[in-house]
Amino acid sequence: MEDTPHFEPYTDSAGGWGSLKAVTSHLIRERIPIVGVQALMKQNKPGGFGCVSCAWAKPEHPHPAEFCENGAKATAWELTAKRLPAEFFLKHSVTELLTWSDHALEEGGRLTVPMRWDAGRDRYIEVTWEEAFAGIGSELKALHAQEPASVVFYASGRASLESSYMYQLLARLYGNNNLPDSSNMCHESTSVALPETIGTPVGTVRLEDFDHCDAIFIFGQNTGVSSPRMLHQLQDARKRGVPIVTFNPLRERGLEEFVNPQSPTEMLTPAHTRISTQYLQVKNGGDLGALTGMCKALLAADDKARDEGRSRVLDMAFIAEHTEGFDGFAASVRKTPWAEIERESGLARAQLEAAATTFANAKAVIGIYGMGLTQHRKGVENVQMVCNLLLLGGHIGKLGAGICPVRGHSNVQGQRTVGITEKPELAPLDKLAALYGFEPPHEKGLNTVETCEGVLAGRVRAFIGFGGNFVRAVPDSERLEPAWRELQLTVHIATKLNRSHLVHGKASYLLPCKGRIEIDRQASGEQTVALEDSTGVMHASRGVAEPAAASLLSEPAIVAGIAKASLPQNTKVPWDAWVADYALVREHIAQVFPETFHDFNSRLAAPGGFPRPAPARQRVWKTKNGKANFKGYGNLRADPDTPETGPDVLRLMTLRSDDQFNTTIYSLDDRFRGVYGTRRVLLMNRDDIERLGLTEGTQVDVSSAVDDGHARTVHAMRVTGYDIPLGCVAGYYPECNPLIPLSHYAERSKVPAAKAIPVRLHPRVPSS
Ligand SMILES: Nc1nc2c(c(=O)[nH]1)N[C@H]1C(S)=C(S)[C@@H](COP(=O)(O)OP(=O)(O)OC[C@H]3O[C@@H](n4cnc5c(=O)[nH]c(N)nc54)[C@H](O)[C@@H]3O)O[C@H]1N2
Ligand SMILES: Nc1nc2c(c(=O)[nH]1)N[C@H]1C(S)=C(S)[C@@H](COP(=O)(O)OP(=O)(O)OC[C@H]3O[C@@H](n4cnc5c(=O)[nH]c(N)nc54)[C@H](O)[C@@H]3O)O[C@H]1N2
Ligand SMILES: [Mo]
Repeated sequence: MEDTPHFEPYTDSAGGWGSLKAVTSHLIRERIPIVGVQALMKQNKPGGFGCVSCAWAKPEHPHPAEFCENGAKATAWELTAKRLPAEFFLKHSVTELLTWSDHALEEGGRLTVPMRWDAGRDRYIEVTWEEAFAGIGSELKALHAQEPASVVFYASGRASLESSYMYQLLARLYGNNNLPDSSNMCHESTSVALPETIGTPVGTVRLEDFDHCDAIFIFGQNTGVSSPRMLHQLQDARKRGVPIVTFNPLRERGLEEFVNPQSPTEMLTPAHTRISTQYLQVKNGGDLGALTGMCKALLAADDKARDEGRSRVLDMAFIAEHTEGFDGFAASVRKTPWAEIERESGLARAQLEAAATTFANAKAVIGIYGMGLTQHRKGVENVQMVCNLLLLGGHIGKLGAGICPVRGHSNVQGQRTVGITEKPELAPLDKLAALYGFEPPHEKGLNTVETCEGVLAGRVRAFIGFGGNFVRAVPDSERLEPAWRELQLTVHIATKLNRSHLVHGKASYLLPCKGRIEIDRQASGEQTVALEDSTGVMHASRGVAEPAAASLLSEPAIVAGIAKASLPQNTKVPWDAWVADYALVREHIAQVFPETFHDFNSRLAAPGGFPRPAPARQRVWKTKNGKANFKGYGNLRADPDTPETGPDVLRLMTLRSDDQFNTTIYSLDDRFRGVYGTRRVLLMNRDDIERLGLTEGTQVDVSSAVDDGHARTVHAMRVTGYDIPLGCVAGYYPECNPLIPLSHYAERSKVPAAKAIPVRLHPRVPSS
């Protein structure tokens, strides 16, 4: 694809004809046969498959077509008619493929045969599955003899509950808790914040709450792109007159208006639903300020109501009975001056007071958030401030209310639920010990950032990637690449080729797997797998399409293959029986996690699935003190440690376009933001462009304004005028990842702070 940029503001609603057109052209581009179109009709339905795109809730009573534009694209991308056979790799050396773009690599189609990197020829060459497992097994055994903790087992969030359970067991039987997950770059801020405040690692909102809420607040979540099926819930709520208040530096199209592409009346009339009733363009990193401002306005309104003898604005009975820390929180908020709130948030007091009034008038409020809150130095505090706000009104543990972190990958939450975690205290180690008769490792394992540190330091010697594109998804991606090549072993279980497969270790294997949409036939027949959605509901998923190649193995079969080749014999782990019948894996999951998964197999068969236990929904707080806690308030600064480095420093947020799924780039267009034919843009406030003496359309080099001895630059980014707050700039992920210092992460969760990177712009130095 050529980089031929043009810019054209998008004036249509999200959804509508634009959405249908995008889906159709995508299906054609991927040469999707009719079976693929039929497959779409089974997406997110009982008896069908769970979408491989986002993790948004799947309703018990689905729409006739329960998929969105981006879900359809993800399905087409997996069911593509294009293939990368062994001959492709004979034609193209790894060194050559390293010059290809992310888009070009994946665009080639599905991987078909297991491969090993051949150093002499610098090519991936076909091997048999037996050879692949034997080769991986001998490398892993040799590393184990030196240091069992030198191997990392990464998971990207898409694999099923069954294969994820098997994968965590593989790591622990091998001898470490090095189980980083894409969640470490994503919602780990949630998993640290919520247990302290409300005693649960996940959100409290279920789909039914959307039918009963009377206000919705959305912080840093791009619904129209990242979880478009949620627009149905937002639209229904709007039709009931529910106000929606959005905090986002950019005016994202899907948060402004929506036309349901599945409604003939809406498609044939000019009807659209306005989504946000108030849109606050907060500075990126300004949410602590904005939330403090709202809380300050609510406290003032409550004081006034009390003094005038009217009914209170805050839910004082709830606060007294259920919470701890209110007085300290209220005192801190009261003493924070409005000037500071306005400066940090970039919003006016009157705007925040208006948002507070909407909040105060509602009996049941839902708070939704995404990466705009979690990927910050204060990511944990951001999440806790949303909780604090909700607690003021008693909006947790009642119908129509709650906190709703919107997860990313389709089973990322579920992977954590079945034990993929580097934190041993979160895994049922004694149950695993008893069931499988071994001593599980108790030392803390490596998360994503620590894995990168370990690779740089030479402590990590091998990396197994269970899906994903780790090398591209992590911060400081360019600085890290040379270190990856020093690893002894890299193994990737994948559907499509990506750069992580090419930046490989001394020994390297590429293991192609079936996708979830494909029929998975094993000894006991066609298999079903299970997934957990963003609202904590477990669903069955069953493949509907023929696999891309007969040589593909399923994910459970690959995990079992690696395990059997690498671990000492353990007759208590029935790897082969598990692969033959996934229901047996579910029986083990039920034994190890009985509270969540009792009667797993029978409950999974119910339409709509079954929910995990949610004590906070019943106002049972599984925190240390048994209360809901006000936490994480005080300092409003997004990055308290970065010194003010002058007016030329801008704050960069890295974003997804409308036409990508993480590092999978479907095209160079971002329709909703009006950017076409390029991803090398820097969206800037026009006053900043003028102030810095730049002109729109020129290309600049961008460097991080972090002085740690490492130069970090991304070249040739096109300056593009955009409606974005002063001092803030936006660029695309993963192109901007070389700018994020590895040390720039959320203090308490280690989620890379990808939404607020201090940068400077420079005249472009043409690369040689
Ligand atoms: N189509 C599609 N769907 C996806 C994905 C995809 O790549 N493509 N990725 C999946 C994954 S893994 C994830 S985690 C989710 C991610 O989905 P989101 O949580 O929506 O994440 P982003 O798209 O990175 O950015 C979120 C929004 O935050 C805003 N923002 C940035 N900084 C700030 C800030 O400081 N404050 C506030 N209030 N807002 C801010 C941005 O303008 C953007 O609208 O989506 C999942 N779904
Ligand atoms: N700057 C910046 N960096 C970010 C982010 C950001 O907002 N800004 N977001 C972060 C977030 S939220 C996340 S979740 C991470 C994502 O990081 P990852 O999860 O590591 O990356 P993905 O791009 O989702 O992985 C894509 C690859 O997964 C493989 N794959 C696809 N389907 C399957 C399957 O069914 N099975 C297997 N085994 N493999 C499959 C394909 O080979 C594909 O190339 O990136 C993070 N990095
Ligand atoms: Mo994510």
